Amino acid sequence: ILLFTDLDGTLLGSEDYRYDAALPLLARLQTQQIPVIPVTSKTRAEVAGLRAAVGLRDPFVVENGSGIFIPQGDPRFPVAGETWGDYTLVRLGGDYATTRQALRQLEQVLGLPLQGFGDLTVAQIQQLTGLAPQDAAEAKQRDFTEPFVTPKGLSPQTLEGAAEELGWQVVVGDRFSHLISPQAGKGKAVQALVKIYQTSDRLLTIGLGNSPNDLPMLEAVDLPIILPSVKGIHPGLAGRGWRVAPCPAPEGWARVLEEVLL
Ligand code: 2M8
Repeated sequence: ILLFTDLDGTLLGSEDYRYDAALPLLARLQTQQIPVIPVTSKTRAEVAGLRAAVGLRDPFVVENGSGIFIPQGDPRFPVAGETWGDYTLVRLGGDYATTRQALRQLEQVLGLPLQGFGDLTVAQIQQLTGLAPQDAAEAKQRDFTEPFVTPKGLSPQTLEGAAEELGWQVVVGDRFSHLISPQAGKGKAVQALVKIYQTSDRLLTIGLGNSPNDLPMLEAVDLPIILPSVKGIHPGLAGRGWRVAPCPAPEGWARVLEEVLL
């Protein structure tokens, strides 16, 4: 089994980012040697902190499938890539400076100012997200992609279309829209990791997500699972007949996996 999971609103509570209700199950998955692979919009700095706090040792995917970070020295993963600290980076997305330039071009196409994380102070990011100061600072340390405040009255289709004109992608997260490279994406990162893990035994892949940016990941796994919010499942994920967790994160994450794995 390979378990791919989004973080915000999926493993972490969507308002308070808590994960304590998932800790017993996370410990059990570790004992059973089932890899838990975060696939998130968050940055390397944010995920590294969470992995250390929760005791995860598996690879992780950051910034909407722009970078796959693989712990160095693990003989299971003889992959080529750039060395970033203790990790090998398999890069799918381009660098942050280029994405920032693309954000300015997207403004021109839309004829609207856009507020990206690079235009906001840590205090403003805290206000918009409810993150603690240190966590907001880590969310601002971007390596690849730019989250931006979705302008009022613009449909996701309009934003996606304008980005496509420029040869970029916009994906919709919980609170923000994200500008990402055309070669990046959660689905592509999951497919690359399945290849890296592939052994002679058939792998069962499970994916958990709650937002439209999780769609490509959910489509790439054998067992897709949707986490609802208190208002129900996101309309962008509705109508697919996928399994839905019995309640929101983090309890829902643990409960649906208990149902599936037992
Ligand atoms: C951003 O991502 C979320 C996840 O879907 C969003 O779009 O609402 C990211 O930039 C991430 O780095 C940050 O931690 C999060 C905080 O809510 O927002």
